[in-house]
Amino acid sequence: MLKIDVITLFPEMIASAASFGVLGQGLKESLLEVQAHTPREFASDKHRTADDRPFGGGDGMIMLAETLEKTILKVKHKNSKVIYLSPQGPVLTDEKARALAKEEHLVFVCGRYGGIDQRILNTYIDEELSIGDYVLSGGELGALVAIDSLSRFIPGVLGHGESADKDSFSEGLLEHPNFTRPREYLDQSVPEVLLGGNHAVIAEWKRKVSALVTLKKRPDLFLSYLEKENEAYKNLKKKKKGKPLDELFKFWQALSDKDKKVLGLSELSFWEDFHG
Ligand code: 4HQ
Repeated sequence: MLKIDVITLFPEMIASAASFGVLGQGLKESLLEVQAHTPREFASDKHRTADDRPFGGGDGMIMLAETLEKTILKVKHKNSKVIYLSPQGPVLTDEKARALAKEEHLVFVCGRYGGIDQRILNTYIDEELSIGDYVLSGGELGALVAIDSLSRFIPGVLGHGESADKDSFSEGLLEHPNFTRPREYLDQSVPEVLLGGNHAVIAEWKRKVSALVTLKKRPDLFLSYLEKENEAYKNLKKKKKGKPLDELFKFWQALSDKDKKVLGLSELSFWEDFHG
């Protein structure tokens, strides 16, 4: 079972945010364990001080080395991976979340606004991790984002039929649009193919729609996807189908105007960029 310890000056943030949805259920069922610890526990003064002003001046408070070190040493063992949330780390991806889910023990160290003493970074941090190119007021939300996304890769956390492998992102694609009852609403109809019972046809349709949505909204992701598809196509012995991009273009052309509209795929001006 994956154990996660989070070191933070605000331990209440962790338990409450992790108590909902599939992650909350996974914790209840002991599919993983999350515990928060505060360095204040090791502070000896009456204010239980665990941060201080930076030497040389500057913004924000810096987490003190000694109380932080004691907290890390309390939770860490030889198979732990100690991660510091920071905009300086590589950005979290679906692939990274999958890899983290395979670890035995994760320790997330959350700094407040000014960060932590560099000597702790030098001595105890195995990797840095960022959740994106923006500044948070502390690492807690970063740790929670990482925990939420990695928990979906722990067997049993997602419900029946749901699987992180079937998620569009595992192929580098975005999710296709989804519909539920009623069939007609706001003058728009659910695409006919989704109402039929042919699961193979539906799966193929969803995959192509995912590819088109990705082409429209995230051409950068689409380009990586297309490169992979082209590589697979080159290695095929018997070529029953055309080139991936040609196949996708034919699929888009064959969609009815109504379907294109309800799927948000009426205009695909990016075709020229990829096709030309
Ligand atoms: N911070 N991804 C500064 C982040 C951050 C991010 C966390 C702000 C650490 C000291 N963490 N503190 N982006 O902006 O993870």
